[in-house]
Amino acid sequence: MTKTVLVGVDFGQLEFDLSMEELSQLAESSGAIPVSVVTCKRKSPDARTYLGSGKAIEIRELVEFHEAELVIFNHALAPAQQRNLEDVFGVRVLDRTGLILDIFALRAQSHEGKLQVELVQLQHLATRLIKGALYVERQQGGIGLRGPGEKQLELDRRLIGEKVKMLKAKLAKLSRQRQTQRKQRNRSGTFSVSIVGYTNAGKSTLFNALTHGNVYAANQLFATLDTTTRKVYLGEGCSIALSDTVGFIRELPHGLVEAFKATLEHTAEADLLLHVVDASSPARHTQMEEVARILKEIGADQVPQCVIWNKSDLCQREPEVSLNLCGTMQSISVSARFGLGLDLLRGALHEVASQHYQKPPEDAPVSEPWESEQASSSADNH
Ligand SMILES: Nc1nc2c(ncn2[C@@H]2O[C@H](COP(=O)(O)OP(=O)(O)OP(=O)(O)O)[C@@H](O)[C@H]2O)c(=O)[nH]1
Ligand SMILES: [Mg+2]
Repeated sequence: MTKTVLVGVDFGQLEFDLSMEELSQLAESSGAIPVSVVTCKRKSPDARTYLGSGKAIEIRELVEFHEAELVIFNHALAPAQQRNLEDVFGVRVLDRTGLILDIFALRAQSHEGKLQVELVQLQHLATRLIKGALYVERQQGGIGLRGPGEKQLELDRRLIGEKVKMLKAKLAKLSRQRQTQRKQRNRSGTFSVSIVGYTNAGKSTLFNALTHGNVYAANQLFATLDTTTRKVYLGEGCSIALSDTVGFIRELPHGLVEAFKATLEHTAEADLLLHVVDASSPARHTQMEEVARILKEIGADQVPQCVIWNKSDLCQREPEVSLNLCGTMQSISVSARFGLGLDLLRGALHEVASQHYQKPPEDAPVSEPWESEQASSSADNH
């Protein structure tokens, strides 16, 4: 457990306080203990120290007072800013990108997940190399220094470049394998439904409730990194392939979205997305916008979507289905944790899937293609 000072600069951005709360949750998810939270207002970032030298000295005093070992910024810092701040504070500085990468490194379970995280970590580190050596002391490990990329930290830029190329090639191969699996599923005509949403919205809890499964669900950000697919029987010979996958967050490092594209291709090719929203969160609307933005980035914005207002138990929302003008379901309010509204959801899924099956399949059915993917997934090995 690492004593940590959290820092955020308010430039007048939307929901600044909520994003600071989120930073606390992220920090805790990585094993940090926040001992102090410092915020200040500025018009724009300072080129040298991001928050200005006066404020930086104030933080150094706090670091000394609390004997903190780490300072985490709620922003992406330029490598030079990070170094200047480390000089002032005398302890390590981690930016928001580094923190998210660290959590991904801690959680990655599958072979592919580890490769994806390693790739982004190396790309991130390559920008922080000075004359072949890393500026900060990285021998002792700790938050921001863990994960599959850790062993590579001493490599120089050129070696990192080669390693990055190799990882990309490996990932491309895995992506081709996945594509073949997906083609098989498409041929079998199985209706595929992907659960998407902001991190901690309750996606895995909903997945478990619908599949009687036991993938890892917890009050942590990024509890899930790998995709798991299961067959769900909805009655009268009608079943679907349901997938649970990694959640999204505001300012998700672009490199991560890029690296996880292979995992998320699945989402882009689904027949229906269940967009799970934590209806009890005051940030739900910006969270939905952020999810929509990332769905667009991965090419999944054209897939039909149904909004699942989850955690209805926390906000006195009655389980209900709302329909749009064409009579198709638009949103359903449920409590995945307490099983409220799930019958409505199953009923609605049954209806949509039945309509899909009434169309003749493109090709002859192939048997149970999701099983191969289940075997390759390790999300439930936690
Ligand atoms: N009160 C309440 N809590 C819920 C509900 N659904 C999920 N939770 C809780 O919300 C937390 C997050 O649940 P997960 O299912 O892990 O969320 P997730 O969307 O899969 O999160 P990531 O995988 O981290 O992106 C857990 O503590 C759940 O118990 C619900 O309907 N009501
Ligand atoms: Mg999850």
